[in-house]
Amino acid sequence: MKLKLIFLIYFVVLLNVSSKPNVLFIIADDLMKQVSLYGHNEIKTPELNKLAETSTLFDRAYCQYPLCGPSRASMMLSKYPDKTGITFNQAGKNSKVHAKAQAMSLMTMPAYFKSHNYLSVGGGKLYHNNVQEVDIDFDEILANSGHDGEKVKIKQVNVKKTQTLIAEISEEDPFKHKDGVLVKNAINWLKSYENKGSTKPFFMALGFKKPHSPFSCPEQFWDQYEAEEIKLTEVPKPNDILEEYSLSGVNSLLKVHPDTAQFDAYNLPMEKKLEIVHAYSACVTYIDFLVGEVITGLKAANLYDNTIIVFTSDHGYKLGEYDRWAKNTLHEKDSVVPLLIHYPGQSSRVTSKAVVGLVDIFPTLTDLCSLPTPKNIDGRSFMRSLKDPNVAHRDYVRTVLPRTGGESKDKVSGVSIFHREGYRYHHWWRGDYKHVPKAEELMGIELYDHYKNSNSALSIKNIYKESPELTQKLQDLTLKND
Ligand SMILES: [Ca+2]
Repeated sequence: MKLKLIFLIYFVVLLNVSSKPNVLFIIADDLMKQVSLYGHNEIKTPELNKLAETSTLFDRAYCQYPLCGPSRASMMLSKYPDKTGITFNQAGKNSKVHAKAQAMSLMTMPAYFKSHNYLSVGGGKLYHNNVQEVDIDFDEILANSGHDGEKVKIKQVNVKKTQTLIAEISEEDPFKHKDGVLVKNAINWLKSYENKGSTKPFFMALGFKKPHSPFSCPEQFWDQYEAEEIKLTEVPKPNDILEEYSLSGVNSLLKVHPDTAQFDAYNLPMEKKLEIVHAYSACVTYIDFLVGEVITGLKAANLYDNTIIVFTSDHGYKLGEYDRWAKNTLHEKDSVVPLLIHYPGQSSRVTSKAVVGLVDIFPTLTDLCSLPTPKNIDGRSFMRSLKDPNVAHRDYVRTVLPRTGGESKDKVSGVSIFHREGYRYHHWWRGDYKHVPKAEELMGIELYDHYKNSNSALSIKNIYKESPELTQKLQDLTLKND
């Protein structure tokens, strides 16, 4: 009788474990939302479009910091960057995030799944650097060593001996580039998982390096675009802003490549601008191809039907809008990210306008996998919005960005919210995030109507002076600092 009971408990436990869905989490680097997945057909993403037919696409998903390291750390810990103090790239490195997690009694997303009987595997750029060694996050690491732009010799003094050009048409095999190597290893891992017949579900995290610069793309993706059809989205700077904070970071992308270092955003030749747009587009189509390869690998290993798939980016990107390149502003173009989630059994497309943050992904995944909600986090599960486009989530979500410099050389902190009514509001103050400012300390207030009365992430009219009541309402919400 006792033996029978033990067997019964064993099978109940087995059934419970094996019924948990797997998770495939893919994050791109510097991928803006404005690609064909969201109807912007100039940048081709056919594989993601196919996946979206049976997924939920979030139209208003936002990063919590418009730069790699802090955004990823916030997402992995489900905690706002100003609450963890991880507000610069170096603090967003793998080991530092773990140290912070320990100090704040938090767990990272992969570590949490690992501690809840998931087989955790990952590789590539998941934090601010590559995941290279087995650590508290992962049982196994997937390598991604490969091609990432041809090094060229530089003659100037005081610069590195070799650098990569900003763009490259690479003759190297797509599966010999870093992201291709990662995907090949991921597909092989999925095959071996199937063959091993593991009783544990898996959590797989893949961090692509593209479309981050250098824009080195395999030739076949460059050739999917006709040079004469490449266009620049020319958008002037908004009026009435504190430009040194609002649009700082003007030339960082250009300065690190020898063929653009001599220019700034104002005198960059049109030919070079169009080359960057062409190369960025080709890199996006390259990683789109790789997403398709992973999904094919998942299906071939008979794992697709029980796997949650997440695809997103760490922040948005500017390709010349406001005379700026790259990221690192609080504006809508840098803050909004693509976010696609497919859950097991999902057979139709859902487009949700729920306001969500990358900070919400962690508890949403634990909810979908019926795991306990992690403690002490800022994120909230938006699982209900996945299935029903009419279910709202947050009223607003925050994005933060500190600056050092400008005329005063003081430390200046910025915070922005996107409100579900369609407005983006931000302001700045002198000091850091330990100091919650009073209304009279605020400067550089900006308010944009992106979707309430218009339909554009690029509305450039700062309307705060003509909308005092709305400004007050959004400012009050922002000062709550929640
Ligand atoms: Ca990034």
